[in-house]
Amino acid sequence: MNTLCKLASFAPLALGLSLSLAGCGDDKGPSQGHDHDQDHDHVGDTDGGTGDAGDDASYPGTPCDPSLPPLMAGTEQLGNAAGKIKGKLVSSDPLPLLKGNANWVVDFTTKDGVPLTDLEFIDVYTYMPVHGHHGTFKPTPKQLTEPGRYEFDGFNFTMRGPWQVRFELSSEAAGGDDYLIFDVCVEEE
Ligand SMILES: [Cu+2]
Repeated sequence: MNTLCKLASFAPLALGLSLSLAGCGDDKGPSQGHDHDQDHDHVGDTDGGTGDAGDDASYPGTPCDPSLPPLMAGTEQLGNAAGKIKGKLVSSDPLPLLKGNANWVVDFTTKDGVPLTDLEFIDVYTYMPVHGHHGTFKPTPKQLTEPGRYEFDGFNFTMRGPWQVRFELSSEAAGGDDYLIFDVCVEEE
């Protein structure tokens, strides 16, 4: 530390040397960096700063495909890997989906509608294809009394926009493995 900086550190304001502080020492580093991060956050804020800086800060806002049918109780999806296993949404809380967690109840059947009671969940998770990231948490499947019915406590959506709810499944009764993808839209908080 040079003499001027040392002097400024000990008696900055009284001596009128505050301007020289920017070039001295390390204490100014972190606060400069923090300010820069704040500025950076606003680059992606496409909604004019209306308050949800949490997601817009990290990524530019991404609208859902307006042609996507709204998710509702009864929405069905056939496995697109093998066409062997079908999932039907019984309920979603909340619905429509919001940023955060959603609890789902889903009925799984063969493609012909026979309830599957021997399901193995290889993986169950949320994924945002346009940004290439997953949700933070994965839900835990829980078998309910109704044959083929499972509850999932917490599909995690970390931002609004288009997401996928993905089930990687295996069932001997259905004839093997399959992969269900529900395309969904996560709306405003
Ligand atoms: Cu994203």
